[in-house]
Amino acid sequence: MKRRLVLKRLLQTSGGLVATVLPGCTTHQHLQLLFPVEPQQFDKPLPKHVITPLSEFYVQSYASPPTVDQDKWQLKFTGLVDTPLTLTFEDILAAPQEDFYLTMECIGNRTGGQQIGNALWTGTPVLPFLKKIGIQDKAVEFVLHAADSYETTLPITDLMQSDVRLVHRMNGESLTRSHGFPLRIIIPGRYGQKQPKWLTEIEAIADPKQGYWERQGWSNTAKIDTHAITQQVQSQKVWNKLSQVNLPRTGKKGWQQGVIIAGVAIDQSQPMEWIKISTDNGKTWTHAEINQPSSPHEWTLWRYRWQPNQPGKYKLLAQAKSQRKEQPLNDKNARDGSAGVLKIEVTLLG
Ligand SMILES: Nc1nc2c(c(=O)[nH]1)N[C@H]1C(S)=C(S)[C@@H](COP(=O)(O)O)O[C@H]1N2
Ligand SMILES: [Mo]
Repeated sequence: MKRRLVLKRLLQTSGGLVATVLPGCTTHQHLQLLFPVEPQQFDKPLPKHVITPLSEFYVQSYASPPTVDQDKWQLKFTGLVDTPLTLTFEDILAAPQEDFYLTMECIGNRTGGQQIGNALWTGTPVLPFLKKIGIQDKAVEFVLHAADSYETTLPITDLMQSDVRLVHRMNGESLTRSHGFPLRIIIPGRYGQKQPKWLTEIEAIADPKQGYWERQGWSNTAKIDTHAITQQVQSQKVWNKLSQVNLPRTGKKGWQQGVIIAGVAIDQSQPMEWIKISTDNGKTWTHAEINQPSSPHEWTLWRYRWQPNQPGKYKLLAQAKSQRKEQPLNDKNARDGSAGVLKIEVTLLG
């Protein structure tokens, strides 16, 4: 209750999604590390997938989550279509099912913020249904409507892709109420605002329209920009607002035996070419080790073992290059996405 009031107030004063609008219920201790810190573990290859447990997966909803009865739920295809169609949840389950890894991030996520997560989703492609109903030539966009009255729009061709899916499972479980039970749509390559939860209607329209967040100035294309995010320095998660990390010299997590820096990187459509790390505020750079995710829509994992030899203050930066674009170092966290470069201040204690 209280959190919603705070959230509402923040939304009112800022007029949109802001970095300070965070779930607030997750704390450092509950968050899993991407990688173990023990040096023995570091010789093992990078994992192919790290998924975010449901207990840690961010929730971003503009209102309180609606309660939807799966047995009564329907998905309607309406507007400029030749044959309107209504699907039940049984119809969804009767269609071919696909599992896929995909990273979801909020466009308002501050670099280093926790409004990003990777999950294994299950659902059925929407394309066969769209082909079946026949989209009329006059139609330019689809409006995606949801049970909480949220709406967002996409050009016709962007929805008519084979990897756009009607999704009902997340990490092998039915969607939770807060993540959109019983069904949401996922459009790969876009920030979270283009992935309506509690989906109820897909409407073809003749004139372009903007959705809820888009009307408030957030990008209408909402394509994920190339960016790297440092998530872990030694055994510490870098969620903290000031991005400051203090490390002792000795002990299991001490800096003397090496410091593990690890994170993720993502782009709207292309694989990563490299991730570079600087520990001296951008003067010199070294390549981090990266993994090969299942698709460009799943985050690329990277890690780097830094061997400092002096105590003091250091500034850590991570930069990504996808096959599409090099992340600019001066990028800001703006209303077209969270591609800013995070500077982490690391203090190595003497
Ligand atoms: N119906 C509905 N869908 C929605 C939203 C919403 O408020 N209502 N928020 C969107 C935003 S801004 C984001 S970032 C993602 C977050 O998905 P999650 O809460 O499952 O992490 O859902 C999107 N889908
Ligand atoms: Mo979002």
